[in-house]
Amino acid sequence: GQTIYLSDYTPPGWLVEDVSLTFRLAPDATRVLSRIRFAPNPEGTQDRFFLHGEKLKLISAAIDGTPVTPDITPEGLSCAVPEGAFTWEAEVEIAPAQNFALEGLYMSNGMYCTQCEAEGFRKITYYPDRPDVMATFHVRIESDLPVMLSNGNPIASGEGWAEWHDPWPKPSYLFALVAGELVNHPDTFTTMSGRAVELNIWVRPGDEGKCAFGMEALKKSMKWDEEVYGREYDLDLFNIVAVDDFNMGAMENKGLNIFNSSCVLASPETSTDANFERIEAIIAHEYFHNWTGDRITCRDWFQLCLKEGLTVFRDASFTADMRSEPVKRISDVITLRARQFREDNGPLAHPVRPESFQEINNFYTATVYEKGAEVIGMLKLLVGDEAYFKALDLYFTRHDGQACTIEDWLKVFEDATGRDLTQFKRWYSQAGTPRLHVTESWDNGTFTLHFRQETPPTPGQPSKQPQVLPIAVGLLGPNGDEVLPTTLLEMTEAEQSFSFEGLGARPVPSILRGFSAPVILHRETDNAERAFLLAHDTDPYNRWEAGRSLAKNALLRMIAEGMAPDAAYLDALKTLLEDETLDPAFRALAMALPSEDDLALTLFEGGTTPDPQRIWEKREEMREAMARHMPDLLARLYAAHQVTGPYSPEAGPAADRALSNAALALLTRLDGGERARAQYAGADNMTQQLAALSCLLSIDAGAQELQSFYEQWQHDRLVIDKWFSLQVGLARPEDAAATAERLAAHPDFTMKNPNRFRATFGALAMSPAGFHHASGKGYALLADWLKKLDPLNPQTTARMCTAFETWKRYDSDRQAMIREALEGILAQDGLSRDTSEMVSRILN
Ligand code: B3K
Ligand code: ZN
Repeated sequence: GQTIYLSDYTPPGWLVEDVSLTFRLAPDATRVLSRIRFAPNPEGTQDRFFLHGEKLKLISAAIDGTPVTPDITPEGLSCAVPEGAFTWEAEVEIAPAQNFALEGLYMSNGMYCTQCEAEGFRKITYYPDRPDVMATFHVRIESDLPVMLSNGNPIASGEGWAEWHDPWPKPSYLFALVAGELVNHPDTFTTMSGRAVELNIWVRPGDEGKCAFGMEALKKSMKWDEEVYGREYDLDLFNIVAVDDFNMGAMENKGLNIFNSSCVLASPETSTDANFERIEAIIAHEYFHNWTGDRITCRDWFQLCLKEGLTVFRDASFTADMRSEPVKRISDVITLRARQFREDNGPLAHPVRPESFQEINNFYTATVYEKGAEVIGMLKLLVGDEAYFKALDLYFTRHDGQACTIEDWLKVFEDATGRDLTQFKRWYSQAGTPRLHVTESWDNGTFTLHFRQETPPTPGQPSKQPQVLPIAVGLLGPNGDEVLPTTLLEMTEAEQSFSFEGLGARPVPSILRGFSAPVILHRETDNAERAFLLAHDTDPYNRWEAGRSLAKNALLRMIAEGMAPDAAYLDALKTLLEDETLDPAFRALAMALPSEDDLALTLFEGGTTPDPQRIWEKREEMREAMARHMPDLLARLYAAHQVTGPYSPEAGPAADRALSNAALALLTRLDGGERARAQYAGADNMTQQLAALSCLLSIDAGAQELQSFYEQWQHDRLVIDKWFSLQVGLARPEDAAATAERLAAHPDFTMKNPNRFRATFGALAMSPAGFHHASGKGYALLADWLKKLDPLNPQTTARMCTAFETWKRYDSDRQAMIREALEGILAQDGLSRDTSEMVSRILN
């Protein structure tokens, strides 16, 4: 494949003043007519006029009304053009009903919809499909479908046609069109300057009852962005559309957000608390893109983190404000470790701002999104809240309407604060997770922390420079009182010490409070100190972290040394769970053990080859021990935190359900499923129903419930996705691959729906003991199905190849089987650029 480099960027030769598009929709032969005003870009060179275009049938082309015959390649066309401004007109034909890649214009259940980010617009018409070309769009849609939508405001419509105009210049990746038999859930929002905005969520008939929660989330997001960031919505209308076939979560097209139906449709009967929370966050995320993404966009795709890191950071702050700040922070760190640390410590490691790619869709990663958000969080910590918002105001005024770079972003911080961010910028260019080693010394009233940072090599980056690390620290006295409240240390050197004077007794430090930097902390400590922090730390994040490190240590010793579950850990956990002053959601998180993958990485780092089966067994053994250690307490928690009365997705009742269901999961190991069966039978919401079913399946006792669940929900595709993934995810390791294989033969399985494919095979990939089972069946099965999916849907195929990214941690037998599976994929005829780039990077 061809590699694109950041360093090769050149400005476009021509800019677009405005675009007019006419769509004559037909499933197999849609005609797209374009009329584009081009003008030479004074900042570019006009050497060769080129328009991107892929899989288009050119019907006609003209310049200033005169027909032309361009040179056409699989990537686009070039053509001789006049000097100065001119009008380009073209007509192309495309077949949305044949588009299973779900990029460009495609069909889903009879509805037309688009996905253009990153480079899908070129599958709709010939165009300079790059984000630094911004234009106003006029769109006319012709079809006999009742609902026809595009970006911006509706300007006119009649029998069989509708016209839209988007006054805000935008890059082509934000273009969207939807047409179908849709119904809407309407509402209005009055902005801070008093303008009324019409809001709609458009869904398939039958789904109208699942829109209310999403609508509330949208209104909360609009209000929050006004109050916290001073950002007002800028059109008369905001539309959201739910679509069943979608490659990712959702897309922030200007004024017309398109959502995977799983990320917007919600009802108490069909959605879990976790679904509700995720829907609220994604609606907020896409809405926040209106300013951080749409009004200010990216100059080129290397700058993706400019909009994604910032928008993830903004949606995380929103969730923290709507729900619980510590619980959100802890959950985000769990995800960061599970996904981003995994990526950063394997063959796919890349900087937050990558410097090269073959297929940009492969870089919508945990590193760009989640580490990108962490980098902004560090910047905010370093400059302080006030300066952060001052810099953001400057960003919005200075760059409104522009396509920007990370340099532009950092410059507003430098200008607003007078800080030099040269060294900080390494966070954008260096891949890999820094290791932060800390030792302590105590001398006559002075306590010193000695830090050393190092970042291991990553592909293409053998050696690393020290980075700026904001380290939030507090000190606790021997009696548990805090003797130094949270203080920010700014580490810039490879090795650096910080002293605290005038202390009466040697304190216990609480380091990296709130997970103030995305690093792996190595600290010499012992279980007594961990238990002390678990009991006394005032920082809720570090309190949780102390419990987690106790659990992790205990598990590692069970795995490596065959030790029994650590009673001190079990006692400490019990004490914490008994503390009714603590948020139930926090306690539920404290009950969760470190993931299998996290344990595997730690073992590997310590020089031990992880055995996935053994890790799974030891986690099971620990959970068994937890149940046996505190049966009465668990029964009390289960009963006391049951939520009665009508279901509400709010954080409070959701937290109670999380705790009671966490208790239920352990109790089920003792009561043979009695409580779970009763909960299943009486459940009136999906959270309770699914939790009970999971408990039963985890002790191999839910066959009957599994069957009745299917019968109850077979009409609901999103619930049936849960039915698929639960069975694979909860299968015993030796059965996981066989379960996925059996489900792939179920009449409800389809490769064309990414949600269903992920529910089946994503669940396998995310069960390490099942996927890495010594038989190799998991590898062979996944590789087989990825080979089948690639010709239809390269994006989803490539994304799912990351299942293999941890392969170098494992023993030589497993490595040999994985290599064979990956080489088999690579050898497939006509393999997509997406998948071939991913597999090659993983193999190297
Ligand atoms: N910007 C889109 C992601 C597009 C992915 C293209 N492969 C959704 C989001 O981050 O909000
Ligand atoms: Zn985004």
